[in-house]
Amino acid sequence: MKIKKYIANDFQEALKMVKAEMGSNAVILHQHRVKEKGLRGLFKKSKVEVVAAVEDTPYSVPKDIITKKDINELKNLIKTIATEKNTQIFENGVKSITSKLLEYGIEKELSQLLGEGIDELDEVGKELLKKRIKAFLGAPQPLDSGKSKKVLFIGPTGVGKTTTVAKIASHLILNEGKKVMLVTADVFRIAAYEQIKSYGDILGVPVRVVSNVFEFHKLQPEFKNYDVVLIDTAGRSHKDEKRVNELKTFMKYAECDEIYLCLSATTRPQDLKEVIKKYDFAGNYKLIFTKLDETDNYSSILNAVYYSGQPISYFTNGQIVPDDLMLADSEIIFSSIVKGY
Ligand SMILES: Nc1nc2c(ncn2[C@@H]2O[C@H](COP(=O)(O)OP(=O)(O)OP(=O)(O)O)[C@@H](O)[C@H]2O)c(=O)[nH]1
Ligand SMILES: [Mg+2]
Repeated sequence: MKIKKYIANDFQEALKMVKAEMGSNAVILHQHRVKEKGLRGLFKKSKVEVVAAVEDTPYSVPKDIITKKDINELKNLIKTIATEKNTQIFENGVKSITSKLLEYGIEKELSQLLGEGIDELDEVGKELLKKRIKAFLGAPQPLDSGKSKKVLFIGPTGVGKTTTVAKIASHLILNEGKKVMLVTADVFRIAAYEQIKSYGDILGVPVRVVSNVFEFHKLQPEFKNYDVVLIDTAGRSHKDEKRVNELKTFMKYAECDEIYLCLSATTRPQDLKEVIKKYDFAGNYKLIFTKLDETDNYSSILNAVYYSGQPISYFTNGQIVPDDLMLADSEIIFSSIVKGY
């Protein structure tokens, strides 16, 4: 791995230097403002110091070797298997892989589909399970910055929406060379604006705050100057009807090109189902799962795709911006299931 320090006038200039020298696979390890030492430093503008790294062999997204099946088709298939095998699984006394998947926390029908015909987790069984999980989740669908301009982030309180917006903004600027603008529709929490503004300052991008969709529309002329506008929203409890309705109105008139529903991998199974049901109004969206570092059990990810039928895009696995963001990867889930076998 190659690691290098860059000093520039602002963060954007530093990113350009990183990209020019290290290419678009570089990641920022660390950044902070520095002032020249001594009396002279007092009268000079501070600079930005950025430490960046790049792998010697660049990472490339593995090609999906299995074609993604339509989720509704899968659900029908599961239902057929479920009726045929229901009694067998629970009555034969032997712990099948299906019951292990159930114990892990995966929904009954989905456990049956994934575990069907696998008697033990030997090398062949593991390979089959890995392929099925990969086929079920499909290839990750990240933000398409070539097509999508207005991108909205929604989800329950405290799951990591704002942090994820900052991570994605940073990725778009650094790895894709895009011009990004941040908008927050979170006027609910007092510190919300300061939080996203501080990320905007570090990234060198503008941050606008809107309290409703009319204010959002007034910003439209500004959007022309940017490739991507990332819109952060206030977290709202799915039980709070009034605030969910506000979001519905915003979504209806904001005409966003992509919507991401952020969910935490630590969400309790009974809450997950309810949350997904409540966000049904969002129509087509992509799932982001946060806080993978806070649990070893990723059943909520499989269950969320199963309940919602929506594709998965990113995982986040820590608080560090921008590092702790990755493309959703089915192998992480598979590994956590077979751990100990
Ligand atoms: N461990 C861990 N913490 C995270 C991750 N993503 C975000 N956090 C932390 O979760 C907390 C909440 O993050 P925010 O980004 O403010 O969450 P939010 O969804 O915007 O919150 P609200 O706007 O209040 O709904 C912060 O302490 C983040 O640092 C993650 O992937 N892993
Ligand atoms: Mg937030």
